[in-house]
Amino acid sequence: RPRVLSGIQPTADSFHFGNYLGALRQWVDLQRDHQPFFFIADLHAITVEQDPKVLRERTLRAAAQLLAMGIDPARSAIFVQSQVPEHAQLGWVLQCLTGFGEARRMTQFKDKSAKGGEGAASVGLFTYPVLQAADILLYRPHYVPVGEDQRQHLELTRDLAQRFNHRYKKTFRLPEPYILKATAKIADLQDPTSKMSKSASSPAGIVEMLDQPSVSAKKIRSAVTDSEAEIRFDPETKPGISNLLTIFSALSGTTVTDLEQEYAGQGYGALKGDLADAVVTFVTPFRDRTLELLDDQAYLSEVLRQGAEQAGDVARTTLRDVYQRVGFVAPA
Ligand code: AQP
Repeated sequence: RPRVLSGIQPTADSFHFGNYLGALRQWVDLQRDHQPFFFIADLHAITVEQDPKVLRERTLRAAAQLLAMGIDPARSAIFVQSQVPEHAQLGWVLQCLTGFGEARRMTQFKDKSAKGGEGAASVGLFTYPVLQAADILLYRPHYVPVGEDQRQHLELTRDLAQRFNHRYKKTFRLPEPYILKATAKIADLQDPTSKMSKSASSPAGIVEMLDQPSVSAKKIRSAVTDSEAEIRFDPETKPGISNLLTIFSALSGTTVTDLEQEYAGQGYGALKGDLADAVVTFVTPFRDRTLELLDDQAYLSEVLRQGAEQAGDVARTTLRDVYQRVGFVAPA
């Protein structure tokens, strides 16, 4: 079975619809006929300052949410990044292969450091895509399911893999991004030309998976659309309604074209009302299950321990190859 790997940062109390529809749903689907490694990226989280107590809580919340949405520990290794030290170890080796200018071209650093200025950003934030390359390459995966915003980092990962393979010996598989076009960029409900994002979206622009369902419904009903009344999928000129159609289609399994036909002649209110109901139906059991799992921290810790053990076995083998090829003396 082809291997897949992906990660998510524990930097919010809840995942949002962008994370879920852009990436996490694919994680659940890929479990069926792939060999998955899914991790909670706490090393990435500290590229910006975190409150230690909150970070710990959010890491467990992330694990509970992944299980609640259908990640099955019997099929997938689910683990916390910091519990597998090989991520940081390979990260260092890859940093030494990365050009400064190459790292500088990563647009996410530019975006994320823009607010406080480059000088205030951590070196970790700057080198984060290189650690991400290590996260991926350690497992020699075939596919990496992510949202569109990660495409550039995947390209860097492939470049670094190729460079290492060429300089030393073929060690890494060149992974392919697995990006579902339809849901690759879920937009902010209030600013539909931007992506839904936990750091940039306003509270009304982002639907959190663990929000009270009534709150999520209200956000959908208040989403920004346009001054026409025609329900038509056209992201260029009608980004708001197109985003709602995308979300509705993903949740209901009905194609966007069928939705357009079904709602032809009806106002935006009808579509928003039905989507709000669909969102409530979807998030209510998810939320209940997550809260239930959070009450059983012993179970969560055990799942994560087993996941780290499985991941560690693979990561150790890859790192051993890397250290040997780079010229490090193996311990006696
Ligand atoms: N709006 C989105 N549409 C589609 N996919 C998205 N992803 C994030 N936002 C969208 C995908 O979610 C996965 C988890 O990414 P992450 O842990 O790096 O989370 P993130 O990128 O930090 O999430 P945000 O909200 O986008 O955070 P900020 O605001 O900090 O940038 C990834 O696969 C990502 O592509």
